[in-house]
Amino acid sequence: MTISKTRLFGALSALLLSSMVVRAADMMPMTPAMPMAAPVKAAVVLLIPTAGNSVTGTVRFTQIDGGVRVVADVSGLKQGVHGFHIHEFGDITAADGMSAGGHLNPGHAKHGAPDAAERHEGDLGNLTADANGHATLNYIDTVITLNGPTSIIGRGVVVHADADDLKSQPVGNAGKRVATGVIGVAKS
Ligand SMILES: [Cu+2]
Ligand SMILES: [Zn+2]
Repeated sequence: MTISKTRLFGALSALLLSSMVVRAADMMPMTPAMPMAAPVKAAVVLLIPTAGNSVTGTVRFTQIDGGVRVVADVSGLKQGVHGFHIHEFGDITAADGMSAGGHLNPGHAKHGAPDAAERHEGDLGNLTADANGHATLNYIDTVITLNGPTSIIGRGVVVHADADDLKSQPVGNAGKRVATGVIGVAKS
C-alpha cells in the first residue's frame, strides 16, 4: 500500500512537472523580443565621383502606394545614356567603384529593363544626360522596396560610363562606374 501510494505520487508529480515544462515552453516567444522599428518611408543617396570622374548628384526613393518613387538628379556626365543601378553592396571605398559588387539580385533573376517581366531588383535602367551633362529621372518602380528582406537600404547605387542595353547578361554592358553612393534612411 505504501509503495503503491509512493509510486502514484511519483507518477503524478512527474506528470505535473512535465505539464509545467510544456506550459513554460508554450509561453516562450518564438523570436527574441526586439524593439519594432518604424517602417522606412524614404531614402536618399549622395552620389560621389569615382577616381578620374566628376559625376555628382542625389537620388531619392520614396515609398508610395504601389511602389517606390525614384527621383534622380545627376550632373557632370558625358552627354548621352548611362546605366543606373542598385548594386549589392553599399561599399563605395574602392576608387573605381567595384567594391559595390554586382547588381542587387535577391531573386536570382536575369538582367533586364526596369519594366521587364524579369529583371534584377537593382535594374533601374538608364539616365540620359543633356548637352550640359545633366540628367534627371522620375518614375515609380514596382520592384524595389525600402522594407523587408529585399530592402534596398544600405545597398549601393552606381552610375555607369556607358548605356545599359537592358539585355546583355549579367549587367547590361554599361561599362565603368563613374559615380557611386550608399542608400541611407531619410526623414522624408
Ligand atoms: Cu551598375
Ligand atoms: Zn541587372
